Amino acid sequence: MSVFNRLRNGLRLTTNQLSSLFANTVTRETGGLDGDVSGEGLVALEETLLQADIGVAATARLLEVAGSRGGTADVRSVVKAELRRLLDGTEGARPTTVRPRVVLVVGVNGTGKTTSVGKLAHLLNQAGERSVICAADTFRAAAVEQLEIWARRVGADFVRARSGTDPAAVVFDAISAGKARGRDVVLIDTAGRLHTHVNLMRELDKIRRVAGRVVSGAPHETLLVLDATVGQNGLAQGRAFLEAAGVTGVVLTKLDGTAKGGIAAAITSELGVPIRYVGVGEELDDLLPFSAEHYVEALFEPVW
Ligand SMILES: Nc1nc2c(ncn2[C@@H]2O[C@H](COP(=O)(O)OP(=O)(O)OP(=O)(O)O)[C@@H](O)[C@H]2O)c(=O)[nH]1
Ligand SMILES: [Mg+2]
Repeated sequence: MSVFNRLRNGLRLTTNQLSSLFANTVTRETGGLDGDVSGEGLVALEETLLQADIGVAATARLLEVAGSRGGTADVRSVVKAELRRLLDGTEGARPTTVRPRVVLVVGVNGTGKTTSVGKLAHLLNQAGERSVICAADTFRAAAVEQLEIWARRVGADFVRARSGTDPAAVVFDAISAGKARGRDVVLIDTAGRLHTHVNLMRELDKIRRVAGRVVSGAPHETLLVLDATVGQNGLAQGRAFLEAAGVTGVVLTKLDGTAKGGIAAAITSELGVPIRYVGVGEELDDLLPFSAEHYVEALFEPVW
């Protein structure tokens, strides 16, 4: 299956809901997709967008643009173009030529961090980049074993903690190993945490400081993993982590299990961080690099 088709398939719950809402409300109220977007049509459009979890701010922006086009515009095209602009509009981590590049993966419990690290190693591997996977979740032995299985499947190096040690020490070991072995990337999986857990947030700080001591500028990227099925509540989590953990990008997981795929637009417009990858399933190749263009096309192309 092509990457686009995998995305389309992963987004089908959202897409199907969005297209049926469009067909049932927007089209009816505007007298066809080429109709005048005003009055009732705008109200219908607003409901449709909010139901897809696109969020209040992004919805307001989309309505403004749709409304200002008057009677000639095709509502669907106007919404698509503006949505793409919203999703495209944020800068990511600055590209680095430093080797190994260090990618830190953070987020609240159960969002899909460990799984995403495994899939990301696979994705990088396919692009010819060799990784070291670092298990900095020292809380759950099961988490370390889970990650080791992923590393073995992908053929990545794996560095684990001696039990009960400081996660920053494992990070030090993993980055040092990556350096010594000439690897391209070090992927660091961390334990799930809430931003309100002061000690655990300090631990992230320490991990960052230690990483920066081994390789200049590390971590070069900090990915916040957000679970799309949580919808708007994920935004509050995101905002808290953004400030506390130096997040440079988002991995949006579990899109295959929700009709709330519009949350991508809320993330970029309200948090101002780019989405870097999306998770569309539990298999190894179910993590896709994010493309605003493909995302919007997939959202408006139903799979019946
Ligand atoms: N359907 C689906 N399931 C996913 C996706 N990503 C992760 N999962 C599942 O979500 C569950 C939790 O994933 P983990 O990777 O263990 O989550 P975590 O953030 O590492 O969890 P903690 O380490 O406990 O904080 C697992 O059952 C995964 O298979 C996705 O994109 N789609
Ligand atoms: Mg985990």
